[in-house]
Amino acid sequence: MPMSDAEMLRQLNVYYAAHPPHAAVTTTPPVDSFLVSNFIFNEDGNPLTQIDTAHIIAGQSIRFKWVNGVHTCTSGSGPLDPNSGFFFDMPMSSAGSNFDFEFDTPGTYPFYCQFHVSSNNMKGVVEVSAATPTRAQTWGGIKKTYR
Ligand SMILES: [Cu+2]
Repeated sequence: MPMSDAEMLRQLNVYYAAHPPHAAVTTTPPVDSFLVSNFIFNEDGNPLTQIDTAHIIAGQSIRFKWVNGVHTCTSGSGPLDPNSGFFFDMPMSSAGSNFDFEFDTPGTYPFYCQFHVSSNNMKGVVEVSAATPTRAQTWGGIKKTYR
């Protein structure tokens, strides 16, 4: 039987009393977002793609925006990941839960919801590529000169 929102909220509060929520301080405005709802981290607006991936470059930020339900945004591939919660671990149970996270190092950053990763495969991914080389910007400048 699925847990009620009230029961999840109770467990959420118990868990975060023992594991303080945390996310790094963000300095750049978000360039993309995941909408957190029953039972998906939706980045592409398509509810049929269960695991969405945001593509950003190092130094950019992602917003995690609560829509409904009781969830967590927990970095890591799942509960068995030894580094679970290393980058961020935040309760998502109201509009006040929204948070931004800046990804400064290129890499693949999976995250999941502690309540619904097993039952609903509630996961997401942030792919962070290296900052655009300066060369590309120079090329743009040259093109502009010849126009
Ligand atoms: Cu959830």
